[in-house]
Amino acid sequence: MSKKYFYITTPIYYPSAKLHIGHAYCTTIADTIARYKRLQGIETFFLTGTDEHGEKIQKNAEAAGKTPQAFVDEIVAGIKDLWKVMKVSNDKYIRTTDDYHMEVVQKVFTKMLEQDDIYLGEYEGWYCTPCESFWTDTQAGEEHICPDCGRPVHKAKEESYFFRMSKYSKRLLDFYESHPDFITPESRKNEMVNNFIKPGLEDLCVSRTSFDWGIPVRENPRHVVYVWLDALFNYASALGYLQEDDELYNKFWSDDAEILHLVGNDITRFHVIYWPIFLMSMGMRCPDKVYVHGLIMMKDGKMSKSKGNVISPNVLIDRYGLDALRYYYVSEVVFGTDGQFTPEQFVERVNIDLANDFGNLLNRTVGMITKYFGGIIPEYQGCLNDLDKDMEAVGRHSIEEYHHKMDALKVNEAFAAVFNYISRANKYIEESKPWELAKDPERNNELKSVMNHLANTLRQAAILLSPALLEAPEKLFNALGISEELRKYSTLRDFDKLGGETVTKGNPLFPRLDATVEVEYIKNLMQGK
Ligand code: ME8
Repeated sequence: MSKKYFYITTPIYYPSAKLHIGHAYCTTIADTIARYKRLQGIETFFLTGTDEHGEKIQKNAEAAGKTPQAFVDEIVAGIKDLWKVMKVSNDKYIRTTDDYHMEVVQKVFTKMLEQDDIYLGEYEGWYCTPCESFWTDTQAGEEHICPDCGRPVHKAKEESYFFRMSKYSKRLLDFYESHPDFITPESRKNEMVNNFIKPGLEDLCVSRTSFDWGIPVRENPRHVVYVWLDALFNYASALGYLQEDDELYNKFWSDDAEILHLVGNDITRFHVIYWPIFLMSMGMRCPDKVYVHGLIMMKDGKMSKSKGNVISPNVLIDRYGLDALRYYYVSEVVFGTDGQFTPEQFVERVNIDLANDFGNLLNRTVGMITKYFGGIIPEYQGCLNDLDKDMEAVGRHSIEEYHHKMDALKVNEAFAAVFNYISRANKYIEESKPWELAKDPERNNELKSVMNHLANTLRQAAILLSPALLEAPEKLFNALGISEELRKYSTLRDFDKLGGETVTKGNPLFPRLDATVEVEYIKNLMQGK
């Protein structure tokens, strides 16, 4: 049973550089899930934002010759623009430099100090600035490399506050036990338990004194709060936690809400170990699920500025349109595992699924309705034969499959179910041979039935695709002359409502790409040309 409210978040990204197609991937999937929930009438809150403090940002700002605030302001403006171009439907954008958030983090720190979950000590160990994470001698190894990102760590020795992690490790394991879906996919849970919890949780350093770009600890302002403690609380502060107006918090962080954090597998540990422990310390409920998605890799590994293989979402959208990129994200990458971005697969997805299967089905349907029925969609005739029956059965099955998969967050499989329905419709044309039916006036009803079924398949597909594709569904509805009423999700399962609409011939939904030219074009982008 769905809960009354749904709260979904992306990680809050570091505004240390412009975002790339990896960040846009996570945001698009979150956006698609949020739109899917809203379609079903579930009151949804979708949060994204930026994680603006810490040593990394301070260093990057210095290198750019700017103050940290001016530095992040500029990058954040670009990120907000990108989400606008991508029509991301977030209900709020949080910046950890916002005053209200900083106050919440200070209050949290005070409470943790007061209840002796936090104590003052001295940190001596290793630090990875790009990941903003602490490592022990054993973890950093002889090579002094960050176990997460493989980059060099540096020695850190400074006075700092510590959080008593070990106090909560039993409670955390019990929580995992009683909430088997908390970490999804499950393989990630085993990884965390074996690598971090079983060897014994060390107390975590939760403040820094060697730089000052952060939220000052009220009780001891020489310290700034560790950036991960600061960042994780964004999920609660954005809703009004510990603030005067906490209406959203009372809804979306209540037991009536389903809370879902999407995170990449680079930051699992922070979300499935530290975050629930911090919440337990504050006496707050834990989220229902942390969904760990895979990363989009390039042929030569991770995207990085130094490799020069970073692709900006903007350049792909400018050339291929928003829907092409969004569709690539929801279809090509198996949600939950790493995927590799290749220009060949990108172009293939656009050409095979969008241009050939989907766009062409619309084109053929509009063409035939124009030719055989003067552009008016014929009335529903029921199922006149096995082909019609099978078409409807595949439709019903695909619709259920889509919901089942979306609810299980198997996003790529959900969209595969829609494309299965679309492919079936293309096959239905070949099998029912409308061009032959048209020659025989006695078979006019059959011809009407085929046209009506095709138009309805397209209508249903457009509704199902609408959480992911933001432009094509409307173009399709317009081309088929579909009324506002029949564009609604509440009519999704109807097979008998179309008839009398006037179709309009127009430009193809997705122009077919010249694969050789476009693969070359994207390859050049990947080499930073
Ligand atoms: O870690 N493929 O921020 P971040 C897919 N500020 N997703 C990718 C990706 C890729 N190649 N690269 C990045 C931080 N991501 C912290 C988060 S949350 C309280 C604080 C996505 O800018 C993915 O979701 O490094 C990953 O976990 C996140 O961006 C990391 O973003």
